[in-house]
Amino acid sequence: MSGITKKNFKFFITAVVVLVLVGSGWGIWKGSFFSAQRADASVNPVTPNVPIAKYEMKNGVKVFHLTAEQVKQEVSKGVFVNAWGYNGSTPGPTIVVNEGDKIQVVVDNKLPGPTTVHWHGLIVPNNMDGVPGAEPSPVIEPGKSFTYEFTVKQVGTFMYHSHYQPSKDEMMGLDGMFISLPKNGDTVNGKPVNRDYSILLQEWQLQKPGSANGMDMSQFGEGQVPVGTYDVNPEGMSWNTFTLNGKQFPSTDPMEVKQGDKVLVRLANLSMQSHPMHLHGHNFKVVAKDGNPLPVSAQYMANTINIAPGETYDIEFTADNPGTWVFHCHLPHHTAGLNGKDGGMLTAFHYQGTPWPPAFTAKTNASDTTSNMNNTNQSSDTMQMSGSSSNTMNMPSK
Ligand SMILES: [Cu+2]
Repeated sequence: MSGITKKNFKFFITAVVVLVLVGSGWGIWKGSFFSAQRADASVNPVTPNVPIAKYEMKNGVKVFHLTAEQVKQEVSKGVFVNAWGYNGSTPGPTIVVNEGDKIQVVVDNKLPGPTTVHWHGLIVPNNMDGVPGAEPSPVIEPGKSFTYEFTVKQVGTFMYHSHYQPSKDEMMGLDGMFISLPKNGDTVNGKPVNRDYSILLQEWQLQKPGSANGMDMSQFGEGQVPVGTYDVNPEGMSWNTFTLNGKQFPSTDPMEVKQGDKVLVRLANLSMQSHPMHLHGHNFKVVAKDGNPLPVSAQYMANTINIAPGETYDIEFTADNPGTWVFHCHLPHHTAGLNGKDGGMLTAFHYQGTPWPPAFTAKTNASDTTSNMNNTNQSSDTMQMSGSSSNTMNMPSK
């Protein structure tokens, strides 16, 4: 008491008032800053280069349609593959549902042989599992149709693929992604994400038409298949073409992010080999495996994750390093392209408002159409950058 003069006390009060005012101003600014950055619970999952499957509601059931058929997939500019797929593309459209949904998937078989659909990782009734012979579930003969029906009780990243003669059907391209979102929106560890991207890894042995049967030796080095139209040798073990969502770089659509975004990436592998996917410029957190959220204590940081055949992983990172950053398989031959350029399993995250590197401006200048552009299931924003609704093909500004 004795040490505080009247003048000192006045100064002390003034200082407190100033601190309170500055503090609350900071709080308001900070609050608005964080609300501007707040994740959006209604974010829509995006599978770059692949449409999201449409559905109709019938008596409380979400009804999807998949047509298994021969497709002509353009894996990179001018390189066409006579593959098998669903609704005009391989992978087929990504099926997105909410936890608890009752769904039907009507599968029409327009392939030359029988097929089925297996719901990889999903717990479904035995007769809906798509494994004829070894399980009590039916074959879908050519020209016939079957309706799969089940309730999705799980949340996470799954896949679908034929389980009839898998060595042929899967390697011909009969696969796709299946995403089940939590009831309360798209979240990781209970917190909303801003972006939800999914990537399906595939590999192919392409051969000149008519030469596919019984010939295992690849006619081309890895990533060295020139412009043309090719058959797939599904039994071959000399893979020469490596795709993310059915595309080789630079035909892989880059994934748009904004600084501060929480970015969820779902990775799935239906090829014959493991692929160590490596992210530049960021570390990510591994948050789920095979559609099972990892407990927080088991989540871990990494910049490379090896994805074995049949596995799915969910990884999450914060977009805190503006620029364009590649994300690719780290087996060097799997990112090889013609003339020593990048190709294969390589894509990129691009921050809004940052310059586009030359590979992307070249992609935009050359129109890169795919045969599935005519597909009725194709979403209207196919040619747009992933996750973007405004900056379509005019995106790179030189
Ligand atoms: Cu690889």
